[in-house]
Amino acid sequence: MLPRRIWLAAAFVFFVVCVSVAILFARDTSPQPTVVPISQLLNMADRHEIAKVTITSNTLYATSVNGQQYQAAKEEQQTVTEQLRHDGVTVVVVDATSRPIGASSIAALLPLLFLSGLIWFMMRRGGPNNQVMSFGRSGARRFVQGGPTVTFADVAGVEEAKQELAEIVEFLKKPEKFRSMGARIPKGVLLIGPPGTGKTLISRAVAGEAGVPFFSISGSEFVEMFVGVGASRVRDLFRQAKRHAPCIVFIDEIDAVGRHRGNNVGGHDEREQTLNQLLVEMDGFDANTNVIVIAATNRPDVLDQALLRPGRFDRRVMLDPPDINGRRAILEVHARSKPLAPGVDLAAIAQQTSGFSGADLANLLNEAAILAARSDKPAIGREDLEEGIMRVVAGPERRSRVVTEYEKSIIAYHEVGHALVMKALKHAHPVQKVSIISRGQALGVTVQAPKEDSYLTSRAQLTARMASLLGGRAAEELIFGDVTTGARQDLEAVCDLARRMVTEFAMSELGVVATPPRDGGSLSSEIAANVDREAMRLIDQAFATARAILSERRDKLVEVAEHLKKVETINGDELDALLGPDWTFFG
Ligand code: NHX
Ligand code: ZN
Repeated sequence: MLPRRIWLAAAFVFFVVCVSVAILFARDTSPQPTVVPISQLLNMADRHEIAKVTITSNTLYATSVNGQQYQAAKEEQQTVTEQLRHDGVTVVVVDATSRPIGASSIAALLPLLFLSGLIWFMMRRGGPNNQVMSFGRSGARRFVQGGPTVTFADVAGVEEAKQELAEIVEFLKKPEKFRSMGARIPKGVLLIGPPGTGKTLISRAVAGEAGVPFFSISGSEFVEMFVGVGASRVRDLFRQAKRHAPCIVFIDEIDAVGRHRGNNVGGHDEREQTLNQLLVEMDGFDANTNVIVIAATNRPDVLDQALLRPGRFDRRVMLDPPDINGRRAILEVHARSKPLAPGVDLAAIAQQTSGFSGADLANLLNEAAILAARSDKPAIGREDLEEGIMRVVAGPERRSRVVTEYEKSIIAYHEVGHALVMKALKHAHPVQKVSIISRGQALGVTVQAPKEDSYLTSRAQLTARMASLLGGRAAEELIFGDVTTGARQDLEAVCDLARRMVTEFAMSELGVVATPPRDGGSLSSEIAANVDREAMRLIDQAFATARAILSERRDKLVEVAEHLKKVETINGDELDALLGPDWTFFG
C-alpha cells in the first residue's frame, strides 16, 4: 500500500492536468476561420473581397472586407504574395519560428505556468523542511523547534538518566568543545526500561534542551513494510537527519529490527536488511555528522550484539520504574496544569502507587481530572485521585453488572477474607481498599500497597502473600460450606508463587534445587516431582494459615463483610477502625 498522501498528490496532479487541457481547448471562443481552397481565396482577392492576408509558412489566414475569416493552404514553393499585392490586399508574412507572442499565446501558457508552479511548490514542501512527501518515505515525524517542545523540566523521577543524557545535550550544543579535546562524540544511546518509564519523553527532552530537531520512528514501522522498503526507509531517515544536523533520531522498539540475527535459516530476511542498513548508516557517521541516535527497548536481552559494539549504541541508560520520590515528582509535573483541592497530598498518592510507571501516573491524574470535571468540582479532590488509582489498577467501575444478593454475599466475604488475613499477618502489606464494586473482569477487589518501596522480598513476605491470596477462598469455604470458580485468579497466583519459591528462590525444604534451564529444557522427573511436592506443601501451609486466622476471627469476618455489603467500599483507615487494636497477631 502506498501512503495515502501520495495517492492524494497523484489525484490532485491528475485533476490539474485535466483542468489545464480543458482550458487549452476551450480557450479560443472566437469564430474559427472557414477553410477554403486556395483557388477560391485567390478568386475572392481578384474580386477585391479580401482586405488582409497573413501568411505563415504554407497557411494563409485571410480577413475579408466584411470581416469574415478564411483559411487556406498553399503549395510548398509557390508564392502568392505578388498576386495578392496586385489585388490590393495587405500581405503580412509571419516567420513560423518567431511568431509574435499574442495574448492568446500567454493564455495558452497559463495552465502550464500554474502546473509547474504547483509542482515547484510541492517539491519545495517535499524538500528538507517537508512533512508531506519525504516523511511519507521515512515515516519519521519531525518535531520542529518552536512546536510543543519538551524539556528536562517535564521529565521527573529518572534523575540518573537525566544526568547521563545531559552530556548528550552538551555534545549537541557545543560539539566543537568536545572535538577540540579529541573526544569521540557518541553516535548512539540505548534507553533500557519497561513500558511507560518515559523513554520517548526523555529523548524528546534531549532534543528540546539542545534546541535541535527530533526525528522519531518505531522499529516496528520499519519491519511492517514491503520487502526491501525497511532498508530504504532507514536510508531516507538518515539522509534527512544529516541534512538537519545537529539533531536527534529516536528509534522506538529497536528490538523489532535489532533482534539478534541468525535464528531463521536462509538469513537475509527483511528485518536483517533493515538492521544492516542501520548499522551501515551509523558506521558512516563521521566526526562532523552531529546526529545522535537514541534507541529504546524493554528487551535488551534479545538485541543483536552488533548493535552494542563500540561506535554504535555503546551508551546505555537504564530507566527504572520510579520510586516513591520519583512518583511524587512525576505527579507534581502532571499536576502543574491541574487545579488540586487544598489539602490534597501528592506524597500520599505517591505512597499508594508503588509499581506505577510514569505513564500510569499520568493516566491516574487524567482520570482524576475527568472525574472532577464530570462532577462539576472546582478542583481535583483526594477521592478523585483515589478513584483514579483504582481505575489504573483494576479498570473503571462496572455498575451495570447485576449480581444476586447471594453472589454479593459471596463476593463480600471473599474480599473481606483477603483483607483480614492481610491485617493479621505481620509481613503482609497494609490494606488500602476493599471493594465489592465490579471493575473490569473482577467482581470485587482488595488492594494492598507496601509501606515503602523495596527491591528485595523475604520468604516471610512471600508466605504472607500466599496466605493473603488464599484468604478469599478460605472465607468462602468457612461461611458457605462451598467454594466458587471466582478464585481462579488467586489460585493461579498462589501456585505460580509457590513454584518460584521452590525453584527460583530456593525457599523450600528442598533447599537449593536445580532450576529448569531457561530456554525450554526440563527437570529430571525425580526433581520435578520433588518440586511439585514442595510447592504443594507451601500452598497447604498458606491455606492452613488463612483458615486459622479466619476461623479464629469469624465474628469480625461476618461483621465487616455485612458492613461492606452495605457500603460497597472500605478504605484502609475505615478497616482499621472496624477491626480495633491488636490485629497483627500472626507471624
Ligand atoms: C467470571 N469473574 O469470570 C466473573 C465475572 C471470587 C468474588 N465469571 O479474587 O472477580 O469470576 O479478590 C484480574 C483480576 C478473572 C483479572 C481479577 C480475571 C478475576 C476476584 C475471575 C472475586 N478478588 N473473579 C478476586 C473475581 C470472576 C477473574 C481477573 C480477575 C470473586 C474474584 C473473576
Ligand atoms: Zn480473591
